[in-house]
Amino acid sequence: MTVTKSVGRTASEGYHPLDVISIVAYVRSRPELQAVFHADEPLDCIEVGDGNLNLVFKVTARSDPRRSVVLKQALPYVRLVGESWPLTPDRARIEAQALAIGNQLAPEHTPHLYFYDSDQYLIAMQNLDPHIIMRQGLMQGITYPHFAHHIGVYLARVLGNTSDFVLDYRTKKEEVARFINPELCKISEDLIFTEPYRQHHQNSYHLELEPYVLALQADEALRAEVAQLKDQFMTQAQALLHGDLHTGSIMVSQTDTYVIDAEFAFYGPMGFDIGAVIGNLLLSYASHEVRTTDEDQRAAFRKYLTDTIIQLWHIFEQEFQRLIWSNVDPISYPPAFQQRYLRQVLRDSAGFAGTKMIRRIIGLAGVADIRGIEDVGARTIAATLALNIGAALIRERQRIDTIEAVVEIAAGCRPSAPKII
Ligand code: SR1
Ligand code: MG
Repeated sequence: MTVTKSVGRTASEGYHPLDVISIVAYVRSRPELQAVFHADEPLDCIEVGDGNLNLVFKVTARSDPRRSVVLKQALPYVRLVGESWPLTPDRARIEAQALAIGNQLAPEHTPHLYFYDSDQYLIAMQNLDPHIIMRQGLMQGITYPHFAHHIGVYLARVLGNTSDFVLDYRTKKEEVARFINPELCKISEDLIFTEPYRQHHQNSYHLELEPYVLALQADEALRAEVAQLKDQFMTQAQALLHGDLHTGSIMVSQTDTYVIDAEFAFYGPMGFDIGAVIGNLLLSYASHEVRTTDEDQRAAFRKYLTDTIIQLWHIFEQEFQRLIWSNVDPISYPPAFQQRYLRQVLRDSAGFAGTKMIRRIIGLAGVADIRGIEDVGARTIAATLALNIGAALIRERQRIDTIEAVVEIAAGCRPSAPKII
């Protein structure tokens, strides 16, 4: 579907945040949903938004719960913080555009987009029930046998097909312009690359972690590496990124994988998205240092996580070869360039994975894997392991030649906090 353009920092005049009552009349008024809901039939609605930014409603036909739609409306501020932090609702347009591209390039891994309403900054899309947010499953130690393959294919298709290796010179620049997303990129620049590396009022970690945070912040060599990654994030328009591809932006079942929540989409370095997936799998790895007390169980789940990281990269590489490299002009892009390019994407992925881990420990907006560990001593153990893995990936990334080396670096790290006896 086409997404009509309406670019603006402040909400349009007719905009009003919907609620569980008004959304029902809204749904009835939309011609795009007439194939889903019958006229005047009873509809039920719940608000399920538990993210940092938006309202999310599920509207369902009372007589047939299989007929259901999700409506996501952008608020003109950051929900996590409140109205004191205004944020452009135009991010919903970016997300709708990214969804439309996902529907084209990886339809089996992207929810169907019914429509985008540029007046209400609202997206109507497929309800993915009974899939669950992957982070919730990983916290319980559930494995997803097809995830590595699915996400590897998704990444190769979306990143490869939106790069200069596929798009013509003009379309690529027009697409970069259509996805200019300054306010959401600024959030990432601040929350991922800046604030965790200094004393900052928005940082959020428990007191027991303070000595480890201060030691990390005092490491100037590490800060130089992070500055390098931030510069890449800000300047390297390699491909259309999801921009926030953590395990809270992925919905899974034992058979399927869907990528949701692309409001941070923009053209950036491929390794940022791949690194987000790897970094969040490693945050789960770190959390199970204390979440799973049985050693055999822990080892088995960690093997699943590290095998997933290895497999997703290999699938990404294979698909990139099949879809992208095999169709480029070998005079312009000889095999030696192709190898060097993907090796650098791998190194970038490791580095960005590291920054994604560190931001979730020190910065605003943590993740439940770690922050949900109730016992403070146990949380400190998991958090310091995550910090150590993150910092090692950032420091050592330029020496990495294989995905197996990424996993070895992670597996070689230990928590800094003492074990609870
Ligand atoms: C202020 S928004 C905080 C975080 O939530 C989103 O999911 C992104 O990860 C962002 O950094
Ligand atoms: Mg999100």
